[in-house]
Formats: sequence, C-alpha cells, structure tokens
Amino acid sequence: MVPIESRDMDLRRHLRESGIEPKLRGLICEIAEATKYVINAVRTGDLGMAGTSNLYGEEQLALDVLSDRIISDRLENSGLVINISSEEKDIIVNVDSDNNGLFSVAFDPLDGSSLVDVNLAVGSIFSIYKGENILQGGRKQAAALFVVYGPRTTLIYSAKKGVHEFALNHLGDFTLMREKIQMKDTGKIYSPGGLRSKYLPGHKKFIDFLEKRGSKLRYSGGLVPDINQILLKGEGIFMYPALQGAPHGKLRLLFELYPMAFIVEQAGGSASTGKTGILDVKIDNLDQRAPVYIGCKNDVEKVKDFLKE
Ligand code: AFP
Repeated sequence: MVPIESRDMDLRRHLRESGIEPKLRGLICEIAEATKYVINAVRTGDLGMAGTSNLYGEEQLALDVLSDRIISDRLENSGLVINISSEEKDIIVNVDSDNNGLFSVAFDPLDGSSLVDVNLAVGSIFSIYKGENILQGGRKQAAALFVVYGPRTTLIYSAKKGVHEFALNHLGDFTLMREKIQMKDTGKIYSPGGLRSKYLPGHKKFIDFLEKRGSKLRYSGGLVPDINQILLKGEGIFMYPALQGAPHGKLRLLFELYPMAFIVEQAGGSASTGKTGILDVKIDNLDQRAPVYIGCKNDVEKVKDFLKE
C-alpha cells in the first residue's frame, strides 16, 4: 500500500491524474455526490417504514427507499447513463431521455439497511458498465465503487487502475486516504455468513481449518463494512456459502458480488463461488445469487480443496 502522499488530493483530481476517461470520471463524481445525500439521510432521517406517515401526515420513506430515490434521480439527471438497476426495485429502468448516455449502472443503494437502527456501519455499492447492457457479466465492469457510512464516510473505487480510498472531509470533499491498496496472499481474519447449523460439510471443515490456524472472526452483518475491513487491513476472507436449503447462498451477483469481486481482484485478492471465479459466473437475471469466498487469494484457493472433498 502506498503511504498517504497528499491529503488534499480530491476524488475528481485523482480520477483525472489517473487517466480515467472524462465521461467515466464524471459519472463516478456524480455517484460520489449522490452518496453525500444518502449519508445525510442515514445520519438524520427518520427510521420510518415505507408507506407510513409522520406526525404531519407526510409520507415517510424507509431509508433504503429514500437512498434509492436519491441515487436514481442523480443518475437520471447526469446525462451519462442509459440504464439503471437497483437492488431496491429489481427492474431495469431506461433513464436516457436525450440519448446521450454511455454507461449503465447497477447499484445497491443501502446495503445492510437493517443495521441502521442499531447504529452499525452500512454502505452503497455500484457497478458501472459501458453501453446499455447491464447483464454483461462481472468481467465487463468499467469501474466499481462502494461508500461506507460508518464513524467516517469513506469511498473506495477502482476503474482498473488500482484501488483507492477517500474520506469525506468537513468541507464535503472526498479526499485521498490510501492509494493502490494491496492485499496479502493469506490472512488471519474470517467473516463467515450463514447459519452454522446449515453449513455443508466441506465449508464446515474449512471454517474449522481457519479457526485452528488462529484466524480471528470479524463479522458485522454488513457486506460493505466487512469487505472494507478485509481490504484495508489487507488480509482476510469473507464468505457467504451455499447452505442446506440455499445452494446459491444469499448474496446477489449483480448488486453485491460482481462489484466487490472486481475491487478485491484489483487489489490483488480473489473471489470465487468455491468452484468458479465470481467475475466469470454468467448472469441472466437481476436476482441471481451465488455462494462467495472473497479475500486473500491463497485462502480463496484453499477453500476449493475442502469443497471438493
Ligand atoms: P440486509 O440489507 O437485509 O441487512 O442484508 C445485508 C446483506 O445483504 C449483506 O450486507 C450481508 O453481508 C448479509 O446480508 C448478511 O446476511 P446474514 O444476516 O444472513 O448474516
């Protein structure tokens, strides 16, 4: 990991100096702007349920619905986007009213939203594709990013030129914290999703192996902070396996796994279903799910031996 060189380097300048094409950097900046409104909603918004009214009889929006609306509106007005698909709506929406759009965006507006009312970290996740096809597959992503709404608001992006972290400062700018984040080949953190009583035998043996090896359990229940921890510590493996009764696990390829796999691979890590690389899994519907092992590459490789048995 390259040490912090300049705390004044903001996201826009970093994208420009990294040689990211102008329209793509424009889109990444639009997304970053939208997330500033999401963090405001998370920090200050009512924890109301969708469809209920507040004291004044106004409709209250659940935070995930509100976050979806904030991001969708911003993308729609950017003039850069053809199609969007959000985990919240589960349809593909054409937003290219003037036919100038160049990209399509899949996003999870507020992943882990059930953690907001217990004040744990949550986040937004984005995948950017060139063209109108949102189901091109993970390898075709032009860029991916996520924003963590925790004690600090941080943004991690990759546009195939490394993985970089920015933090929102008191002036409302995302400024560079860490450049060219790199993961070790093996690590001592594990984040195990899914009920232990539903584990399949190979997965259970892998968990036993990690525990005997002295790995520390770190699981918050939020994909964004859990992956963020592994990336920034530079070590560890996050898992949401195939379970009894759920052969495809829980997490969704388009909105959660493709973007996280893209970022982790760009940082020198790896992501697999236990058999196939996540980015190589073909997608044919928005709701498609897959088991996932993501993090240090030797650990992701190792699990394959256990699952084969
Ligand atoms: P919610 O958005 O329903 O809170 O789900 C969060 C999530 O999709 C992902 O962020 C977590 O990694 C995963 O589910 C946690 O699932 P478990 O609660 O089954 O551990």
